[in-house]
Amino acid sequence: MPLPDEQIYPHATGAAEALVAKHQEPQPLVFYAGWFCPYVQRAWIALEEKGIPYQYKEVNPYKKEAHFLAINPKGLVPALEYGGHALYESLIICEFFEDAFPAHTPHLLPTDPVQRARARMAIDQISKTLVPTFQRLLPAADPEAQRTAREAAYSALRAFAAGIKGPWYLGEEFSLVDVAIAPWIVRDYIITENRGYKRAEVGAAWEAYAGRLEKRESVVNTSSLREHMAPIYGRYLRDEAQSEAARAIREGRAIP
Ligand SMILES: N[C@@H](CCC(=O)N[C@@H](CS)C(=O)NCC(=O)O)C(=O)O
Repeated sequence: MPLPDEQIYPHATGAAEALVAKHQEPQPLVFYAGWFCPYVQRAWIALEEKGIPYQYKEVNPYKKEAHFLAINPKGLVPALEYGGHALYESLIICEFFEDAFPAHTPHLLPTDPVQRARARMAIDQISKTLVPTFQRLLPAADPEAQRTAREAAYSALRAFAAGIKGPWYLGEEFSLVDVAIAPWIVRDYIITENRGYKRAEVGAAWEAYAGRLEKRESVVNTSSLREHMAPIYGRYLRDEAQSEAARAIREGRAIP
């Protein structure tokens, strides 16, 4: 069975390719990214929203090359090098941008402690329920497994959507909650085309929110062409993917 890295298009395409071209100069912050990765897109959206200078470096995380393992021993993208330190984990990286670049606005977390905690609760919901249901729906092949996985996704999404204040999740201000879910909204056409998922089934508020989010400039500019995504997601749809995430789902473990 071929390894996923043999099928991964080597670089970003479309709007994301143009953005990569603008971020080749050396900078104190080096962003190790894989153009196809939803976790990478989170950090990338946050960088773009805040206008933080960065150097983009493309990595194929499936190759587990020594130079990259020295930065992230888990061998996962996204990762950062900053001031001689290596940092990784998409949500932690996004919060790091808030802490390390306070002069760069907009701030993506509310300053009020209660609102800040609420934002983190919604992000926790994304990590613990929304992303796993998306990952479980992808390999569900037979109609019954698909129906069960789809209903689980709808129910998790409805619970999340009940909290949408509009236009963004927390209200008027675009926040880390929107950043954390946007990459899966950009990719939900995969489950629409292959697994019978419909945004409208979640509800009107979700459909409107998803439509707004996928048109946000930072989201559009960090997205590559769909045609290059197909070989990667094809492996998940056929349940052949050998990524850490795919193995974890198969074995019933938490996603790394
Ligand atoms: N929890 C990590 C997950 C990152 C992750 O799974 N990245 C994938 C690409 S989308 C990866 O590097 N996979 C390499 C592998 O599974 O070996 C985060 O939030 O940054």
